[in-house]
Amino acid sequence: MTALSKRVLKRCQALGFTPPHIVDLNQFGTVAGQGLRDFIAKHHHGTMAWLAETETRRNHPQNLWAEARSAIVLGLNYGPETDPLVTLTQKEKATISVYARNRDYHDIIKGRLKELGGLIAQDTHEDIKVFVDTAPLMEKPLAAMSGLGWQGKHTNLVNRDYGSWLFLGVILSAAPLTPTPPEIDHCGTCRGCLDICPTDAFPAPYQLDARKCISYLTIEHKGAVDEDLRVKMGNRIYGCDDCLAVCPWNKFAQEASEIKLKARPDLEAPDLAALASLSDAEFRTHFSGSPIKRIGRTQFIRNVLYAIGNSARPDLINAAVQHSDAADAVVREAAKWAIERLKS
Ligand code: B12
Ligand code: SF4
Ligand code: SF4
Repeated sequence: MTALSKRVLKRCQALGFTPPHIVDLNQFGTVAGQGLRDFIAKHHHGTMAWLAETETRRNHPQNLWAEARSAIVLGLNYGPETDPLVTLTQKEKATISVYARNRDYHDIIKGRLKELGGLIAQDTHEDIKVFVDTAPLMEKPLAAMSGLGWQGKHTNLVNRDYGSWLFLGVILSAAPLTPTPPEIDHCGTCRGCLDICPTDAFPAPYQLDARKCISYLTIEHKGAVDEDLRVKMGNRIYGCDDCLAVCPWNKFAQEASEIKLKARPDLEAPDLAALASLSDAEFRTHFSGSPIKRIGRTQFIRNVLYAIGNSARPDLINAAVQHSDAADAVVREAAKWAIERLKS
């Protein structure tokens, strides 16, 4: 087993990452893969067919890359400056989850991981591969096993210094690196995240039924959202942070130092009426470089219309009326639903 060199550790810090944590992949075991299998067997992945399609490769990093011996796990802090729950009561405003209030983190992390990976490859004379989010890799179990934190009852990684606000990135290496010890679970008897979830998306602690999660409903789910769930979405139009924000471990969290991850002032609490009026071109310009651009204007307007329907603000009826004749049937139905709710 070899240790990472001093220059890798220094560069890691300079790039804004947490210190690197390491997993010996020969010790990864089958527990996480079994959790993934259970999740898929229960259809908790909903319409994210890509999770089921990649299950075999995803359930062990060596199924993705047989030569991999170590995983180097890195976190990037995106801690918010303000309480993300505050805008939930401002009904004429939209709530955008913290991670989407500025630049797409994939674009920020990927280049930095590649740079670090290049240094690790030079030092160890072994191949590396770099992953952020999009590859079939179970980043949270890897991060927990590496000791970067533990998977809290909301299933995300919690870190003692940064709370819930860490993006994860992983570098796989063919070199046998010295592993760091795993972190223990510090949730104790707390159940803050389970109790705050507006849609009751946790069938049990440490398990999420993504089909009920507002993050899934606003970002991943195409088509109409069931009415019983859409009323619970409130004014959340992209992602959800409730279970993360309530975690007591956030009291140690620090604000993001990366400027591209600090909230854009115009995305902290934008007016629903202004968002509903964005043309296709305006939508693309407004959300250029933002993860929100990925869902496209049609789904974005659907989400905004549900928030308008939940606003109890009759002065927003006109913002919905402009979409009554939309070409897209889901948007048309969302507009009709919002108008009827506001009239009643
Ligand atoms: C698919 C996905 C989603 C889905 C599903 C979320 C989920 N919990 O699986 C949706 C769209 C809902 C989602 C939402 C969010 N996501 Co997301 N997502 C992913 C992705 C791409 C894969 C996650 C995955 O593998 N899920 C499959 C499940 C089975 O894995 P798991 O959550 O680890 O589940 C474990 C346990 O639940 C347990 N288990 C499951 N079933 C059972 C049954 C039994 C009986 C037992 C005992 C255990 C058990 O075993 C599993 C394996 O250990 C990862 C990136 C990646 N490649 O890892 C990002 C990732 C997890 N997402 C991330 C973020 C930031 C979010 C949001 C906060 C965004 C937002 N603000 O809206 C929310 C949080 C919602 C939540 N409470 O989880 C970050 C989390 C960072 C962190 N600190 O943990 C990641 C790691 C992306 C990144 N690179 O930073 N996400
Ligand atoms: S992100 Fe929101 S909807 Fe999803 S599990 Fe957490 S609190 Fe529930
Ligand atoms: S809110 Fe409580 S139960 Fe949930 S992750 Fe944080 S410490 Fe664990």
